Amino acid sequence: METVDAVVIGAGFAGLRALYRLRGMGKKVRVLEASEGVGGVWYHNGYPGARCDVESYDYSYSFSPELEQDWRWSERYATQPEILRYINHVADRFDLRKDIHFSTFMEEASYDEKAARWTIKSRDGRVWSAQYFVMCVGQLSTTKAPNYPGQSDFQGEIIHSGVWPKHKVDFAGKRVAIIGTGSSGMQMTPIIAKEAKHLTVFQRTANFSIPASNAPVSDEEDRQVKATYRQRREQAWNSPTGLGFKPNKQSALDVSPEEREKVYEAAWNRLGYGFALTYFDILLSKPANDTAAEFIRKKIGAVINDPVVREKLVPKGHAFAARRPSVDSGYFQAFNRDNVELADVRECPIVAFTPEGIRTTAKSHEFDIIIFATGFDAFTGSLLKPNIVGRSGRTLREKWSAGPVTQLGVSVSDFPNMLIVVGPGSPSLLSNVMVSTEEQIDWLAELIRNMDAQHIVEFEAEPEAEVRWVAHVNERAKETLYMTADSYYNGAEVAGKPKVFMPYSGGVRGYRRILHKCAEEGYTGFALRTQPAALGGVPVKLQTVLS
Ligand code: N01
Repeated sequence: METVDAVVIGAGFAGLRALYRLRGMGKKVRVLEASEGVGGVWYHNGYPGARCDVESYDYSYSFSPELEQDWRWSERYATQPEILRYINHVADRFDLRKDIHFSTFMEEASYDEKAARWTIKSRDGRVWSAQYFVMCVGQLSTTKAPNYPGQSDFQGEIIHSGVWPKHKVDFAGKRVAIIGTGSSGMQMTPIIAKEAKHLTVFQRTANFSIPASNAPVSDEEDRQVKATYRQRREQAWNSPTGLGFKPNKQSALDVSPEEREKVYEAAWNRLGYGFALTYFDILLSKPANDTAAEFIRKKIGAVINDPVVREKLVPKGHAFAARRPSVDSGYFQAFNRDNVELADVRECPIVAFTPEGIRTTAKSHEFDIIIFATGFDAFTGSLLKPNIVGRSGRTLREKWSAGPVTQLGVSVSDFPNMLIVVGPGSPSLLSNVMVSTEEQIDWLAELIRNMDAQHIVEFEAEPEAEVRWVAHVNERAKETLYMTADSYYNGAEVAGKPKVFMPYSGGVRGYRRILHKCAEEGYTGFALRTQPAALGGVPVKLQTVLS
């Protein structure tokens, strides 16, 4: 058994940032990473067309001005290979690999109440003892796939977008199926369409999407961003979503239809995902949302030639952005190609897989490759996969059986000294997750620094504070349109998952204020003890010293 100060689970953007920050405080840290490389989702999601839908300059670390200045992004929205190069560069530049155990799946973690330490075990039998147990496991890292009758009889290749093989998948001359039309399915469709002999896209729900308007970054743009990078970061930190542009404070209903059309047109050609912020109430008011949804429907419809296909591809039945919209590069236009077919699985469900392909209620399709772009068990999937055992043998699975419960999204009562980064109860996937990741890790590091300074050995969310926070998360969600649609925001993506709204919709700036106030007031909602509770330790008042 190795004894360290902190064990961090996951070597994606969050895990590396946590390692860098905690190591900088003099902590002995180990990162356990199940795969063979750094990058988390960016390591695994190597499907054709995978790229970020947050602008590269904003989807990058802010902790090192030198790194910001040295790294040269080539495109407005970086591709997966470029993002992977970036994170590998970060790992090398800051010498992070020496503290990462790759190919190490954390299977179990249990809290020793008397020692106030976690015992963490990997699948291959190695053991670590750590005061802090930091979960940086990602929100979209546990894939989910359907299980159709006959699936194992299919003689071609089945691939999931979220665990894309490392070898090159050759689509030339192949008959390909994509099941799922979220961001992954939409990003890969136009690229595979160009290579494959025939492509069939199986759609269950037509999704909203905004054109990426991707472009190479010119030297002049690069120079401009880098000259004012601090201001751009400040703006992102103080914005509702962590994106580097100013949201509009106007209501969509306070302007004339002509004015709105002009604003939407400009946003359509420039903002990508930020289109949802064109007016502040697009996600708050159905009538405001209808104006945006109608504009998008018209735009999507205008690029699809076949009226039957158009009717199926134009999204209906849910408010724009109540489910995560995509940002695409030619998705809808791909259906104008002769080799691309749309299969509507609501109208004609998949009945079974066959050795040759897929049988729906309408017909049998023959395929060489079937791709599941069917998404993830979001937010809680990877947190609940290992067996995490807190006080009195209580598991996290038991504690969260009716949905995730946290104090401020970072901590759970009965699981002292465990920290969760960008998990449920925090802005997480409703924000530029890079901003949220850095914000939370810096806050958690400050908590640890203050604990060290005042000899606190155990911190724990107070149960009443958790109840208040979950109620607050729900109240904020009720102000929005998010609960009006089934989505992975509210657990509807997995059958049987509790239907609760998981991320915090109060915005990056609002959340940041709450975190800071909590710290300034001595970490309200947390019990801080100089002796473990199991040895009679009682909460003490912390005099926060802010650095
Ligand atoms: O997954 P999804 P994703 N039969 O859950 C369908 C991020 N991301 O991998 O909508 C038929 O969005 C399902 O149908 P329905 C981003 O946050 C970012 O595409 O449930 N279809 C849906 O169409 C994104 O939101 C980037 O009716 C089935 C699709 O599969 C998130 O990851 C790029 C089915 C799943 O869509 C997840 O995206 C890619 C079945 N049995 C991803 N089961 C960036 O650009 C599921 N579906 C940063």
